[in-house]
Amino acid sequence: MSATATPRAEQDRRFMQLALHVAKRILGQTAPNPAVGAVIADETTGEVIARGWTQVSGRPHAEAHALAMADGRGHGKTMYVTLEPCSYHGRTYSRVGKKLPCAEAILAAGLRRVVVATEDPNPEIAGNGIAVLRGAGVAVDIGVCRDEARWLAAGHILRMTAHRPFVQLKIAVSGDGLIAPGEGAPVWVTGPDVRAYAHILRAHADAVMVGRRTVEDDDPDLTCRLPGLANRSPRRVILDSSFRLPPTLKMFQTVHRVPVILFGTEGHKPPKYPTGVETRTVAPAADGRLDLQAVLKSLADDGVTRVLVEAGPTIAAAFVEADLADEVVIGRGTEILGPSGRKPFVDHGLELLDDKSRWHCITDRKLSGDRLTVYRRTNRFGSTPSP
Ligand code: AOF
Ligand code: ZN
Repeated sequence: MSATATPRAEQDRRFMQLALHVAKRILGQTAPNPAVGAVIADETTGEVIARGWTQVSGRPHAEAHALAMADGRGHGKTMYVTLEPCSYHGRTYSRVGKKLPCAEAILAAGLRRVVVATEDPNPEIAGNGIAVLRGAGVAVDIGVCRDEARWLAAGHILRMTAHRPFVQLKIAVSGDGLIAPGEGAPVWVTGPDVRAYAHILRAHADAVMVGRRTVEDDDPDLTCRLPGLANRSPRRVILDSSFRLPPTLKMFQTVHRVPVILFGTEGHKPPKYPTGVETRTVAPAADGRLDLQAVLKSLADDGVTRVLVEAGPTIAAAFVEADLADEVVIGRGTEILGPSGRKPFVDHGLELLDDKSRWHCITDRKLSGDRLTVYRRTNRFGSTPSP
């Protein structure tokens, strides 16, 4: 925060950081809705009265949850919310016992001021939630921690504006920045803490995606196996343009536990997979490969807002080339692979991410003996580093 920030601006920012924090914990659980956080506070005393967040599967909304937690103590107070409150009688109204849209619920609770991090691009809302509040005389300030809130709601924003989910690439590299060649089981180039972090990324996604070669090399499970988070495994998506993968692989055999969707190109017929494995075809792109935009649109149509791509070199290069990667998470070990390693983007190594016009680094830190580095696509939303 700049030294010239007023005490009120500083306080707004602190409460909004708290709202962002509570929302982050439920990433991966609210689709097709965004994970939103709301804090009700007393600006005079600095007391936090209630915290709320979007509930599992997207309802109740964060504001409704915070108001319920405040239990009448929000009157005359301020709400900090990471996304514009909704204003239309959508699912919330029609299915869940005539609940009010959030903007109206805020009015009914008598809040005096609402601080909103960013507008909701949902065309049914798009400024109307703010207009409803202001129209009733509530003071509304917009834009506190906007960049961070936009990255947090990236899946929702992109689904609304670009008909695709947010795409996060995860790549594990050796000390010399290379990928280990697989031999039927995953080859670990990073230690247990980076691997545990990768499982958290799975829990925070609505779908986890891999290409055919990763499945052939590693026969992975792709589930979240962290203690306490085992039920947070997102659906598994495999790109296999000509349906060459055999039905005996681990992922197909465990489809009863976590769903599997297999994407191929039109004209290819899948073999008989175990019941429950879903196959979909999309038209090929101009180069004959799977059209990634079409794959992402198909997932967005299902309500998927966040995809974690556990990318081998071919897929990583394809997403970056098509400008469909929003964030790249690199876990880097210490082992030197030398000539046996492969470049993480086929023809390019990690230097690809040094292009400042396209990528900026938001995190670069040690994690046990390894390194964790996160890049975001420049100009996609904003450039504020993570708190
Ligand atoms: C909020 N607070 O916590 C969330 C919001 O289908 P519905 O009725 O649940 O409404 C879904 C829309 O509401 C969703 O597309 C998005 O625009 C907004 N999400 N709004 O006020 C929340 N998750
Ligand atoms: Zn709402």
